[in-house]
Amino acid sequence: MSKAISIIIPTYNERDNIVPLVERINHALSNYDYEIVFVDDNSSDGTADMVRTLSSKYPVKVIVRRNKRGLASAVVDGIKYATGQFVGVIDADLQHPPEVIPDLVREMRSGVDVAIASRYVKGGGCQGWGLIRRVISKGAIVLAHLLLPSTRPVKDPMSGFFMFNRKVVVDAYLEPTGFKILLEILMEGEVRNIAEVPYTFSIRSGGESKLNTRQQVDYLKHVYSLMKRKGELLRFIKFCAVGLSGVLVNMGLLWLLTEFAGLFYLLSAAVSIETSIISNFVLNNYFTFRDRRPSGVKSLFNYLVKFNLVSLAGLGLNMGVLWLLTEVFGIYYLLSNLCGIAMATLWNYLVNTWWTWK
Ligand SMILES: Nc1nc2c(ncn2[C@@H]2O[C@H](COP(=O)(O)OP(=O)(O)OP(=O)(O)O)[C@@H](O)[C@H]2O)c(=O)[nH]1
Ligand SMILES: [Mg+2]
Repeated sequence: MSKAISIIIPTYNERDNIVPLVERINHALSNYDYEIVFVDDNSSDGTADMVRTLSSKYPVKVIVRRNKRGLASAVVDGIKYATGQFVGVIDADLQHPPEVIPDLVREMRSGVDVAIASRYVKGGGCQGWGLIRRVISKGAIVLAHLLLPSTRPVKDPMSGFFMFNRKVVVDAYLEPTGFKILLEILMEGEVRNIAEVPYTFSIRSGGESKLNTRQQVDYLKHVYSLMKRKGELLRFIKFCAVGLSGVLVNMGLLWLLTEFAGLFYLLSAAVSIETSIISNFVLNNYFTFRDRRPSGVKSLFNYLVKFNLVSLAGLGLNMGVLWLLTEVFGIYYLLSNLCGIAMATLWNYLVNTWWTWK
């Protein structure tokens, strides 16, 4: 029999958290028709048995995966067993307070596709986090905002505590790597409206953390995979190709103006640089960032001014790196210049995707 709400809980060695967790969820959802689907990766501490002992008293079931590991993929498998129209996801270790679930349900009922319990909206936060964890958490969000532009409206796309309407994922092919299942759903699902409600991520109540540097590497792989799937990697490649065409324009014009128009070579260089910036702009506007190009002449001019400023700063960066590596580190100047070009390309891409064609 299908329920209105399903709560999916990925677990790996969380036995001691199961009873307080289920009790608190049951209390929070006492007025709702709900089920809890645990997805356990064959924990050695008896987590699955602990869930089974509760099944006569509470609407809980447990799926045990014997040959797979991974938080996000566990949630994907859980979705297959969840019957609710609204599907929630929450950690087992009580860092996500179950008392916030009714706030998520309220948002879902108001018609949003995804409701996120967020650490980064007003009223939200993290308890007991040191500087390093804060920086990593924020850094991960900035990276997603930079490289996956459709996540930008979401303050906490890394949250592991959220709810979504099942219809969002019916046609989606979810293949996350690592921990960030919400990111996968936001990028691959049919998501139009999103709400974020505040909550405070608290200290683990028991058991051990599964967070380690491997999760950070997995996260980078996940972002890369999403960039590939969503055409953002292709966009970057297009940007590089346009940059290369600019080099040709620049060199060709420098040669023509100096050799045939008799201009002093530094003056030819200035004209060539500006011309290549403009040709790069036109190509990027109608090719690389076609889907984000401005409408109207005024905003086109605005974009051009921004692109120009970014390019000139990029040029400065290129020269700076060239000077530093050659003079200070004694690296062969052509090699230093390659590093300078790589840095400037990254700079140009990131600032333009963030600021110009935002
Ligand atoms: N099924 C499954 N669940 C997992 C796996 N890794 C972590 N989990 C569960 O996912 C949830 C989040 O994992 P945590 O280790 O708490 O990660 P975290 O909350 O980011 O880190 P801490 O703040 O240190 O707890 C918990 O309920 C874990 O039991 C896994 O490989 N498989
Ligand atoms: Mg945790």
